[in-house]
Amino acid sequence: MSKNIAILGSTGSIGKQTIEVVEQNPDLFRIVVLTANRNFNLLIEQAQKIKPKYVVIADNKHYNDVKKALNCFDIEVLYGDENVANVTVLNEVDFVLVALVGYSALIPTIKAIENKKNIALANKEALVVAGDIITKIAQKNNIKLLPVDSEHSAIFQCLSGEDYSQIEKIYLTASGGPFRGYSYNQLENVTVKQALKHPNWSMGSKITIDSATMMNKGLEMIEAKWLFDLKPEQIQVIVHKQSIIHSIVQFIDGSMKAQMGLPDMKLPIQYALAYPQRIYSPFKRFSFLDYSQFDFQLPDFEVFKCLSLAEYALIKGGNIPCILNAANEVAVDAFLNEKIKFLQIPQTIENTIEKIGFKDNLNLEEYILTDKESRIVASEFINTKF
Ligand code: MN3
Repeated sequence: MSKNIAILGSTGSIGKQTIEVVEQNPDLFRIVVLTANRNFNLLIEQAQKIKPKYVVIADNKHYNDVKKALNCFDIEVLYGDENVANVTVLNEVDFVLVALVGYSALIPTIKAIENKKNIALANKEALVVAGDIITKIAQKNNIKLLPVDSEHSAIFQCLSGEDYSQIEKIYLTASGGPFRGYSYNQLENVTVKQALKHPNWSMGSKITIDSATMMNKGLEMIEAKWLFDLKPEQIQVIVHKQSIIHSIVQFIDGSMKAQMGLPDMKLPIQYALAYPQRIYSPFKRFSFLDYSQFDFQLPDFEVFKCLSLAEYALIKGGNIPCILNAANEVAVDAFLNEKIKFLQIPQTIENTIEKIGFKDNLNLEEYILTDKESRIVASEFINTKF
């Protein structure tokens, strides 16, 4: 029996690697849905090769191009964000891999869980924004959220056969990004090109900038809180520049379990797709001879302000993580377009959080409104202050 998979975000880094994993295991997995935001050329190429039942291009400008290119295939072509969410509920789909970028994953994720689809989450922002709602719906529908993020996959693997209530704390490992060891002043004039050069992982541009600011690790702290039902004080970030230990769980008896491997996202992708099985992979193996030592250090929350802002959001909860995420998406976009400087990313986020203020117990509509409002406030700040 093969799993019928919908890949939301098939043209991104995770989407492409998911297709590779599926191609290596044609007896186990079948792709029935592909969706892309804007990259219609790659979407067409993927669809012609894979021949899924459905293809969605979110940006309707490119609908006609996709439709025309796939005319002679038995593929239904759809467009729009709404259909990215709608395809998750199709009867032909039994597994949804969410590899959408940022906030856009929220509604499709909720819709998939409400329709009792098994789900692998490569996106962390949905949990950051509305983790309380997502985990509640998942519990109600008896759906396990399978993490694809390498650190959370590591923790999930370490927790196999364990009781979550016996976790003392977790250590989320961080590579430290391209600016590891920099002082605050040294970050002042770093360029987009420098920020996009990640030492260990090759990823999309949004997450690569998040790694450079260390917001990525901040978002991952919030993601971990929801996935593993942890208190803020149980989550610690540790910089490990080799990115071989992907994270560590420490139990109440002091015993620690770590998951290790070469940094390759295909591994956590495959683990989630095949779960609860482990299947063979031909990926390169770790060699002890290539690594004579592992390094560990504490991250600098004063230099990497995004990390302290995310920690504040983690502790405070309510609408703060949602504001943090929206302002960060706006600021990262502005930085990528060279409208603001690197250190203005945390300044924008801090200002947006201050301006909007704390609110608790939000429902989904209120989260959606908070996201919208935060984007407006962050954009205004950028346009008027910098
Ligand atoms: Mn990660």
